[in-house]
Amino acid sequence: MKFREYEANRQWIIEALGKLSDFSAHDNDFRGNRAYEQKAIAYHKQFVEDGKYRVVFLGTFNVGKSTAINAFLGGAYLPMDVEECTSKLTFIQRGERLELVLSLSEPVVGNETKALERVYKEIPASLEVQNDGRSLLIRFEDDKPSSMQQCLSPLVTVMADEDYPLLAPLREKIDEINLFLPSSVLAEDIVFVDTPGVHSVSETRQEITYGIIERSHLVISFVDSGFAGNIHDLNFIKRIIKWRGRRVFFVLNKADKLERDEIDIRGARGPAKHLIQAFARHDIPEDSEIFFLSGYRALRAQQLELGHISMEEVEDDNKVSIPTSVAERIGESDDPTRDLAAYLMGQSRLPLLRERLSDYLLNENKAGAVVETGAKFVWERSDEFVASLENELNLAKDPTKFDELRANREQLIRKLDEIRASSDQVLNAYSARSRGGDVDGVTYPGYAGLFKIEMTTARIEAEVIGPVLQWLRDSNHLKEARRSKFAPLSAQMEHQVDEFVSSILAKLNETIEKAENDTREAIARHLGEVRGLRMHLTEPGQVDIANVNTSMTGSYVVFGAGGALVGLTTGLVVGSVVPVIGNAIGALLGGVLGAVGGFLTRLAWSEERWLKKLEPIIREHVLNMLIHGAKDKDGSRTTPVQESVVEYLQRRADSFYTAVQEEVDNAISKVQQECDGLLAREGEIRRESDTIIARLEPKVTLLVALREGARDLVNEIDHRESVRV
Ligand SMILES: Nc1nc2c(ncn2[C@@H]2O[C@H](COP(=O)(O)OP(=O)(O)OP(=O)(O)O)[C@@H](O)[C@H]2O)c(=O)[nH]1
Ligand SMILES: [Mg+2]
Repeated sequence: MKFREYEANRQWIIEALGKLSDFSAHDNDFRGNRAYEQKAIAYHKQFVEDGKYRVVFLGTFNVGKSTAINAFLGGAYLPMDVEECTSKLTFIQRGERLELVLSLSEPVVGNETKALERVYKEIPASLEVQNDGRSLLIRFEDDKPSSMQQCLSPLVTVMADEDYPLLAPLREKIDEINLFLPSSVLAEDIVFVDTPGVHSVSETRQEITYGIIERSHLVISFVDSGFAGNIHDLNFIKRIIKWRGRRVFFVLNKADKLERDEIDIRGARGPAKHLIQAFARHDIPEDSEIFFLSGYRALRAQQLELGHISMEEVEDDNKVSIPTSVAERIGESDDPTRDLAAYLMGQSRLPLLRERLSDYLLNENKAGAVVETGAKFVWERSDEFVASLENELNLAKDPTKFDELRANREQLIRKLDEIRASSDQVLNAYSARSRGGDVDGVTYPGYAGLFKIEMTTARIEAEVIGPVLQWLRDSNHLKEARRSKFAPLSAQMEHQVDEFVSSILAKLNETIEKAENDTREAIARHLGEVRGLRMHLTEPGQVDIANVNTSMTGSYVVFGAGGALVGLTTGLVVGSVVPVIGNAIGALLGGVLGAVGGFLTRLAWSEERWLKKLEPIIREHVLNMLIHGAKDKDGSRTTPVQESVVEYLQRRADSFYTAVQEEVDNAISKVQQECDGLLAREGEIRRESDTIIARLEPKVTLLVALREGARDLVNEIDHRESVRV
């Protein structure tokens, strides 16, 4: 999907949801559960409004993340430095004009705004306190990147602590920084997230990073091409790829410092080769994409082209050396500035990365199928709403239908009871499959049970402890581990534990998805029947059909992908399993190092003696990490992997069950209430048929337009996908 088309569709859905929300919240002709609809619509609205694609830039400090984002944006908006620089998460997105919004955890106080105004007095910008002091809006009088950078420096940099001590209390309160750029600057509907460099084991920072990755669609991991074999956080990156299915692009930055033949994307030589070797050591999937980049050259190219800097400045810049032959050629051209900018841009390789990025986000990223999910929801809901209006309209137009409706009421309710009973069966089956229990003579262990079955001490022995000991025996690893204070041993333990946990989680995930999909499908069939009854409430002859023909109503059943509330289960309600497991593993590895560190001076021990001493310690720590838990160095208990996973699995099962149940209850009770409501208002409808027709017809037209619009959108997306396949 092209961006413009995507954006137009997204806006259409947001408007449609607004209309559905108005109708279900205020309209007297809405029949149903207002609270339920509001909750469902609000959820989807947030999902679509928030439906920008988040791209997180991750990497060690000084690797060039902020510079690269600036290059993408076409100007030096974000502070950059030779020293460690960025200290806070910064979200960058498209807006109407150049603006900065600071969301605060506590209201701003007078001194703080005064201090900020003093710092900003030279900058052409105005400061506005909003939202009872919980946010600050900074509006710029021009679109100059340098003004934005001047505003950001006292807020988001490491240096600010020294340079602007008076702003420290305000900096403490900043939860989120949002930077808005006018559309001409940011071409795509993408939110870039600049993060502080990964360098310390600061827990808050890690939590921030974990949190944001959970809400992201793509991670760009920056690596200095001069140190490609040596990356921080590869274990973390591996987990987000393997456990959460996030895509990661690897960028070998500062490629301008490389010789031409070192730039080899296939990895036969140079930094890409080292990176691929590191992938193998850390089990990062081999097909991970690697890019070379010179963010700095790309930024210079854009600044030059936009007239932010001069030719001379580029020529004098010792980070940009231009070969004499190129300089000569450019010197002779009609437009040297343009040609130099084009040369630098080509050298930077930014265009390749940019193209791949939008292609991935708009076309391949299924998790972000924002438009599709939103359109299905609008289709489904407008269809629901219109059905009840049409029933009343039909009765107003032809009151003889009341006789039939009354005659068939009993039968309708019996049929609804049957559907409820069958739905209960489906839910019971789901409950057994997820929480454990019997269905139709089959006993299920439940998700948590399944996890425990897999995580046996025998398997841990065979798949974690055994291989770690074997590794120590292999090719001098024990000696190397001792030489490096056992760091390689703890890395190897982490690796084996990760592999083991990943294999169990992968298998479990299949089971969970199958149980959820089977349940969705079965429930969708029942909801189709309910809808069928609803559609034919005023043509009750249809109720006689023993089995309402679901294929007839099938086209309305988009529950499988939309669903009013089932979508909630995929949201943040369930939380993530990556950070908790990551923390459990991390905390206990520290323990191993402490426990074996004391042996380091025992030079005289033979290899067998060493292994004999290490084995019980390794075993104890692995078992603690996975099953028992232990105390960390502060004496607080660390939760073992098994416990965290079980808790997550229960949350997931419960929220799915509740969402499906609410969906079914809502659908069934609505039909019954509607039938009774119509009969109760028979006198009124007969009496005021003309007024009712005049009132309802325009509402039906509106809802039908929403339904048709959404259906066209869904069909268009389906069509496009089948064409692409
Ligand atoms: N030669 C070269 N230098 C670069 C490149 N990109 C960034 N730099 C320089 O590297 C330094 C750090 O750049 P930043 O963009 O501030 O790095 P960062 O990753 O954001 O660092 P933190 O904010 O501390 O995490 C600056 O001096 C940049 O000029 C590049 O592509 N080539
Ligand atoms: Mg930075």
